[in-house]
Amino acid sequence: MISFASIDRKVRSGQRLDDDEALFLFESPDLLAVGELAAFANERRNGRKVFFNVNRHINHTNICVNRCQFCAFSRTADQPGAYTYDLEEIRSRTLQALAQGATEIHIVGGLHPDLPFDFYLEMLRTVRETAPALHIKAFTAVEIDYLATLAGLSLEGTLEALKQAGLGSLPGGGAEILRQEVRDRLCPEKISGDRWLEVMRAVHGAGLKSNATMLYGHVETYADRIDHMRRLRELQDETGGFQVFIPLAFQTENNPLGHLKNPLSGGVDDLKTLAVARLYLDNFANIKAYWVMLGEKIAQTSLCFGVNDLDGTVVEEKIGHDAGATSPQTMGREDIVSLIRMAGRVPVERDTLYNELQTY
Ligand code: V47
Ligand code: SF4
Repeated sequence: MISFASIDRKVRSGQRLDDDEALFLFESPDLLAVGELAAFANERRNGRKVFFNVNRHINHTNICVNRCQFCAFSRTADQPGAYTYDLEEIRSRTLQALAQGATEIHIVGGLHPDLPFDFYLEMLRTVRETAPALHIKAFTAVEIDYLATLAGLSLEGTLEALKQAGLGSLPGGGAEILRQEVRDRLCPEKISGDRWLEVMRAVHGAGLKSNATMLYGHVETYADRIDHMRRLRELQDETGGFQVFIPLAFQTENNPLGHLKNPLSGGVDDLKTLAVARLYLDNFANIKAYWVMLGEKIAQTSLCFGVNDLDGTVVEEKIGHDAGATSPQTMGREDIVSLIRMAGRVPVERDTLYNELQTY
């Protein structure tokens, strides 16, 4: 019989939770008990430190051949608001990032029907030549799969070419909910969950680290979320290549799925999802609260619920804001530091690969 006491004993003695136990936690009405246990697991691993980084997002194009049902960002080339940056625009955003003291550029975009593989190599080289010290975290597993087709290369060959041009690591997007039945409703044109994992296995095999996300709060069930996390935990056992898990709270504006907002959604569910992730994903060092989707208040509160990473300064965010996110476009270093301090934690600026740069 599963009880909170039996789960508590397992966590405190370092044993792995199974799927039924994760479901018990999701269904528990006692948010504070789940959060306290997640905070314990986090502090055992990470102490009172909370990471953030100084970064800048660049979304090089919103033109995309896919029409994921939750996406308010993608356009066809002839739709109003469609754009593609040229290399000069990439360069000027890179220079802005440097001026802001960034250590990372985060580049993701749509699956553009016409840009050649060389454009992506040139984009990476442009950033590297403009700012050799900046780490380039770029392209979701979905984009890597698409680029491999464009390039006519294997995944390994594609990753090697991107690495040579300056790619440093991968963000965690495109995972959505890995279970195919949910994907069929969310994003039928997107690569399968199995393919997403296969690309990530190749990424880790190529010596690159990556992140992993989960888009929640739409049509999925708790069981779907647990299935998603189980597959990530299994791949992490195999490769150790994931740096952080990032649940992404679904934003409901300007997309066809908005009216299907999950009745579970809300602050309690946000905090519980982060806490269960901390407890279930025992082989992930870091759990990130992405403040852009959560809002600063829930993101800050989550630091008492097992979270140890707040992402970064971001600067120009389109994917969440096009879908109605009400958070600001950026948070300054001082704002993030003060938000972490007010939660009784120690702010630590990190680089993309989680090396500690400065403690505040
Ligand atoms: O893959 C799209 C999601 C992702 C919506 O790795 C939406 O450090 C909520 O992956 N509501 C891209 N989410 C963003 C992403 C990310 C962000 C920050 C940090 C990192 C990291 C990765 O955004 C997409 C998709 O899952 N998304 N539409 C929406 N309406
Ligand atoms: Fe395209 Fe990505 Fe939006 Fe899907 S989520 S439509 S792949 S930009």
